Amino acid sequence: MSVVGIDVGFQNCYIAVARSGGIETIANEYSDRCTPACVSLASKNRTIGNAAKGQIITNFKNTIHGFKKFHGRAFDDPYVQREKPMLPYSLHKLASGNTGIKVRYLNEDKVFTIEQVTAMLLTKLKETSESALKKPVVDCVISVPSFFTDAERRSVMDATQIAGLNCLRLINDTTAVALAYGIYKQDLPTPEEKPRNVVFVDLGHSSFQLSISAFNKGKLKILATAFDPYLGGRNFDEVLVEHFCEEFKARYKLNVKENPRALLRLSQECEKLKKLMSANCSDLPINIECFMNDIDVTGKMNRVQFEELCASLLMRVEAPLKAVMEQSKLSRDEIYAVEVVGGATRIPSVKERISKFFGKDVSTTLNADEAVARGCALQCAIMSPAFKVREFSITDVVPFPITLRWKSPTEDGVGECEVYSKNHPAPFSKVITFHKKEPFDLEAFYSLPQELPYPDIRIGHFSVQNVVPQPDGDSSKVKVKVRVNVHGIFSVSSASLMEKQKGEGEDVQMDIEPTVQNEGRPEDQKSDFDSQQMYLSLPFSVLQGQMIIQDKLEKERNDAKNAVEEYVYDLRDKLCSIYEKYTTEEDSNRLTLMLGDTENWLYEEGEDQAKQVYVDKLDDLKRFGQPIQDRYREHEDRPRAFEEMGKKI
Ligand code: ATP
Ligand code: K
Ligand code: MG
Repeated sequence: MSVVGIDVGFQNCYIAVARSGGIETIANEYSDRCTPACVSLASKNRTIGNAAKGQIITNFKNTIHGFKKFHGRAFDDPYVQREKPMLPYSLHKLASGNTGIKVRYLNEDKVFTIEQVTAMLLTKLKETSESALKKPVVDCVISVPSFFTDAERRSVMDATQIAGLNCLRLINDTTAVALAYGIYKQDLPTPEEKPRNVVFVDLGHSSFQLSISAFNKGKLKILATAFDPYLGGRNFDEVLVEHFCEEFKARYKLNVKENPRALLRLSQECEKLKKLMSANCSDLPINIECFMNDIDVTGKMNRVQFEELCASLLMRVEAPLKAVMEQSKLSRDEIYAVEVVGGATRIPSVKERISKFFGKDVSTTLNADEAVARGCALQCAIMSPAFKVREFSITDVVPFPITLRWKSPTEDGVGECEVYSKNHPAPFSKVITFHKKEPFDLEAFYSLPQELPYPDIRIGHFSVQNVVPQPDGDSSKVKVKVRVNVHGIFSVSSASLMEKQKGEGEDVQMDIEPTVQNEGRPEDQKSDFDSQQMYLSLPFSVLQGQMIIQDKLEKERNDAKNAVEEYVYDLRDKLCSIYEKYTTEEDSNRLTLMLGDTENWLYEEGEDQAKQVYVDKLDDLKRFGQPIQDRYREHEDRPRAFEEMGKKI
């Protein structure tokens, strides 16, 4: 059984695994512990992670990044509509109303659901962990932002299933961080003592999250969470991009916004500049060669200017800090520490604002990039019977209040009640008792729309069937069990009809099945594709398998091509050095000519051939090259053989 934790960030993904030595974050095939959340589709294959990031500019229409918050979002959602014009790739409205992504893949237009795109990324992360652990990986824990709603969480769970993962828990980012902080602490207060309250702050690329956790020995309890789902490092990049777009327009008469490639390059350079400014106060340059219309552009910026430009973003840091403190009802001197993680907390003025608010220095005892993944792996280790870790209990919270509304065809109209208040402990089950004579419908929804990151308040629609009156005609007691599960997903998990016993005594419980209709979330993903888009009848897992094979074939083809190229260079080199003595001048000239032809061929019609063509080409060359190599070897080996013989004698 695998013990793996995955932080799927808006920009950066990290994997931590449990091995005998403890929890460690692992590197991918590029020796990079960070895998970019990026998927690039091309005419022959897909690339994912680091290789895909390298395609952001060259294959901008088909390289998907910044997609995490499209999970569970309707295409018409204001967030999606706001993002759409800024994306280099196209979005597509799916039949379900959800957001899909349209790309050109294998020379055809294809639409992928967000679950499929995330599944591709997760499959890559799964493979990376498999090659580190040298065994199959199935069980894992994955992080999501604490403000992810039901629809978003269900969508991420769907993606994990497509990727062949068994997600034991979707854990909130800041809760994972709290676990990574607390589990190794030896000096936590005993359960009878006053808990130690720690604030965890995570400013990532796309969002700002924080929570307050109360620690006692062996447990943590999240008291409150707060967030700005739309404040992250990317907003700081955008401010710089905006600034230089204007500057370059004035100075060079360039309209950067009309050129997606230039805009992407500028955005990457601005991100680098932003990071440099975290460590430097002086003027820093931005130089981009051949930016647009063959013009080289330059500019500069320093931290003070940057902070002025970002003033309105920096102002937004405080509101969630206030909100989380108010909800927790703690005073500032009851806060033991403020731990910050997430790449964008490295911006000095962000840290300053946080420490000013709490009246204490912020702590950076956790690894800002890897703490979430480590917490996920720890949670996975706790849940996995295969691994022994210290007992540690985690109580999380419900981020938004949930209300249940009920309706029956003829009886007494509609009723509703709030089943989970804000910051209600989770996971948590509740039993609700109804008095009914007939089947009825339940509708769960988020009751405070103004708190949600998007307008869709629906959670689910459930019907409780097979409800009948008591034999004496009275209403029956119906007990319905609702639950916010370990992933933070709401469900109506069971319903039972209580039958009154004749005379006195306990009611008898009869289980009746509630049927679940998931409105706005068709189970049948196939309906999301129209007829030209093929793969109609294939479930995505099969498709994903095909894509993996396709990627592998493409890699083999490229390797075969590279082998020809390498052979050409290698042989040419040797013909005029070490092989010189072992061939006639005539043969050598003929072969050199052949190598030159092959090299030209590789750049022309040989540029894009099937694998076998390259294999044959290499064989052709080897027919002439091999005898020379053999003669050389033989000669080289002879003295050595004599030496060996000498030793034996
Ligand atoms: P999210 O948590 O929103 O899903 P993420 O987990 O991918 O996103 P992180 O990896 O925590 O995000 O942080 C990435 C952000 O941090 C980027 O905006 C990056 O530019 C920024 N960042 C990283 N290092 C620095 C630095 N030294 N100074 C300023 N910003 C930085
Ligand atoms: K991350
Ligand atoms: Mg993050």
